[in-house]
Amino acid sequence: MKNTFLTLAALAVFSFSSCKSPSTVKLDEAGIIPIPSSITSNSGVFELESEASIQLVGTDDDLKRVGNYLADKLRPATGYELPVSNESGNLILELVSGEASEKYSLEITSDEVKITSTSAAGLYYGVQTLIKALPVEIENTSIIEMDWPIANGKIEDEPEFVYRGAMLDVARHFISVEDVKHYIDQMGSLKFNYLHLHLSDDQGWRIEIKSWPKLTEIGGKTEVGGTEGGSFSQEDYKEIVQYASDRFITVVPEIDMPGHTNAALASYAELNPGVNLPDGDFSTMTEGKIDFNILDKNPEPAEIYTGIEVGFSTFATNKEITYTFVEDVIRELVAITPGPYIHIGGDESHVTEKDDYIYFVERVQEIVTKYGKKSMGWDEIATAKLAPGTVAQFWAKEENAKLAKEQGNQILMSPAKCAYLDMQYDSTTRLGLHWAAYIELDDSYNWDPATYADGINKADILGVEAPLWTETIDSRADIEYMAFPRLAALAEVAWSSTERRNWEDFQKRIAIQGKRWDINGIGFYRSPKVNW
Ligand code: TNX
Repeated sequence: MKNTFLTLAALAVFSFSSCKSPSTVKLDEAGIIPIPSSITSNSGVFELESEASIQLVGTDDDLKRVGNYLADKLRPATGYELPVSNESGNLILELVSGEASEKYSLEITSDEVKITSTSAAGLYYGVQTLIKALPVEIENTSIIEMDWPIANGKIEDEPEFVYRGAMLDVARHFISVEDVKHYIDQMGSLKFNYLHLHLSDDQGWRIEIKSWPKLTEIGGKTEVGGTEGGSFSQEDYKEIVQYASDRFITVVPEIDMPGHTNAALASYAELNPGVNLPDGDFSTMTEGKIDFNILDKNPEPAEIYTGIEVGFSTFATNKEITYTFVEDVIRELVAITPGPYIHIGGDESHVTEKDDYIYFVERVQEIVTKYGKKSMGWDEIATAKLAPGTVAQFWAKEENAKLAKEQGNQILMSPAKCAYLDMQYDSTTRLGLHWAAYIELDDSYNWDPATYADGINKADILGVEAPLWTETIDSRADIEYMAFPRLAALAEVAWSSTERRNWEDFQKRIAIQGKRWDINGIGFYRSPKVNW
């Protein structure tokens, strides 16, 4: 009898909860990542129905693009027409006057949904929040017959940092345009706004430079492990830049130098260190008059490298040809890079003499400045004199970050122990490295950029970036397994204030995000820290 009663009670609870309409999910329980600055939940819902339409208030091509983006995102799962116009609609995107900022507000009432911002970027972020306020089934690419309620309430939101980045190392293993775009889609949905492409390293040169064609012909041929590499043509690169820009993401191209340059050194012998020649034409000299072993004008090219050691290569920092080369590369890159930054690398140049390193970094910054851009570099560059506006990317050494700060330069926070997506989750992770740390999901979430490094405060920090190095990663599946869910944790570190962040709350929200990734076909790591 007692058992029967319990069974009936359990059934009642079960059927009650399974019938529980999604409309009872309040706005602040919808699972929005990154967590907005404020969420007010109100009773009632807005029902997205077949006659819904999108109204744009304002005239701006970017506004139209955001409206179409929202329609494209909602159409497949709902099957609704969702016309976009300036005339009327119950999903309203309004560009308001004022200084352009990424701030937006989103208000949901039973009658309408309204997003306002002073910029199209802000509206785009509002749209991303709106999508996450809908049932997770909205992620489907074919029609799902169901109701589409959005809980009433109001969200006010703005980012903590102006630079919210993710880096892809396309040098160790080449990553195709298609896979880069797929990553950009995910970045956009998490409100990242910078994509840093690590375009060259010892194992590969991945961007076409028309004035130095062998870089890709020779330096781009292979990758770690000796498999076939690849490279982006300048047209490919422009396509990535445009795709990113359509999602309000700016590309930061990196040419890592003077170390991490073996692929370039294998492509062009003259870039290799050799004895410096005095100016003059030696072509008419005959052997006997001159010792060609000392005057090593044309050293041998380096061997192609497919291992994963670091710190063994260097450009010849004392040869003019090196600076001709660097200037050609930077000029060609600048011509296809609308963003403000060129990343000049500068890490782990273990075989470059200290003085030579400093001379090189200072000269390369001058070249970047000459072409109207700002330099970014790994924290070691702060041992040189930094140009105004140069950004030091902190990954390892706090003293370098301090050197940058003392020079009045800003710091981009990528501490390897928290922000590196190539670090293993634990000792059983089949991919990745662990030289810096094992990084579980809570480790990537529970840190504060503004207090992480001694003496480096909020005002010194430009933003946060999550790098994905690819020594052990060579497919979309590998990328997804290492990046997700940690990329979402780091998105929240970059976008949301420390006061708003809370691990227990994030655990619940990331479980909901996991359902979205499942629908998207993203093979994320099912961290044991989360009840998926
Ligand atoms: C260190 S982080 C490097 C990279 C490696 C990475 C592997 C940095 C500036 N240099 O060259 O790929 O570790 O985790």
